[in-house]
Amino acid sequence: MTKATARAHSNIALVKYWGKRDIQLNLPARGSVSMTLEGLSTETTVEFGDDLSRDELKLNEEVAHEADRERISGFLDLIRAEAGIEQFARIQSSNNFPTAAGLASSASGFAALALAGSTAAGLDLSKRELSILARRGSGSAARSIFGGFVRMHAGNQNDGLDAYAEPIEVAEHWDLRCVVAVTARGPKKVGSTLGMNTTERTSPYYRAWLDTVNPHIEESIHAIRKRDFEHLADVAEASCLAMHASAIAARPGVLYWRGITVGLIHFVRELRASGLPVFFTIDAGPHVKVFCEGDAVSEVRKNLQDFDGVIDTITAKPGGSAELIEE
Ligand code: 2P0
Repeated sequence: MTKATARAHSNIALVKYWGKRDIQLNLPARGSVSMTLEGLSTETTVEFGDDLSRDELKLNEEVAHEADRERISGFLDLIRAEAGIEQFARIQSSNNFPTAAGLASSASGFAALALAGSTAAGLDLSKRELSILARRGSGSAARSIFGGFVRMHAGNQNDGLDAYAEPIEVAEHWDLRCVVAVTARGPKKVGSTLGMNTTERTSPYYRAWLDTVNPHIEESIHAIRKRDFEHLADVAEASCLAMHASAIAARPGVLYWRGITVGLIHFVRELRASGLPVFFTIDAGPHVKVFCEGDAVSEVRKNLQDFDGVIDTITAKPGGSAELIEE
């Protein structure tokens, strides 16, 4: 095999990842918990060839910027080393959702690339090995190897072989929906890697944030297993706000929110107070992701679409694991 195509879905963290214990191996300081999202996906084809003098990358049909090409090429070096090959590759990758707007394109992107790249190189990796490989590209990508509800382990080994994701429950376990309220166009200004690095180095609240994570992981897994919406709402909002509080307290403050982000936080809480079961979470961008159960999704979507300043909504249910696509 020298060519393979894979698809992977994005994911949204319910208990957030923010901070690393090792930059070189991209090891997270703590674990995290996420839901994989059907529909927000990346499809990636990797073809190794003897005719190339360097890796060639197209993103969404266009020749990629050099910085993106180098990041992908560095990732393929890991695969080449493991497979014992030296050929360069043609990589084509397309997202069906806005890239780098805080919608975690690196999660689906590196999960799809890990699967397509390793398969094209002739490796037959287990899901755990794929998760470890994807993590080297992006921490959140380790979670997108699996479908449904997923837990990432921080591990404590120096080699990172215990820092991988694994499933909590499959997608069919719970008809939870995520409605993304898109509040801005274009890429975010401070990437997650830089944002978390600044937080780790300078935020007086970084340690306090880390202390919240393990208890939140245990609570969220319990809530997911029991399909306890209220409990999950409470934990997910707490994790999100603690993560952002630590980031905001950095120097300079890492602030992803816009006015509309805060407006939507209040709006989601008002909806909940009025009897509609919803909760919010926010990642490294200004958008607000609103979770509800399937029977409430039309009402939630309508409310968000009518909210002044919301550009668009994207709705996703729990998605499946990364998979190879037959040519
Ligand atoms: C998460 N985020 O758990 C958190 C919450 C954003 C906010 O994972 O440096 O792009 O490539 O490992 O995976 C975004 O960080 O970071 C992220 P790197 P990544 O989803």
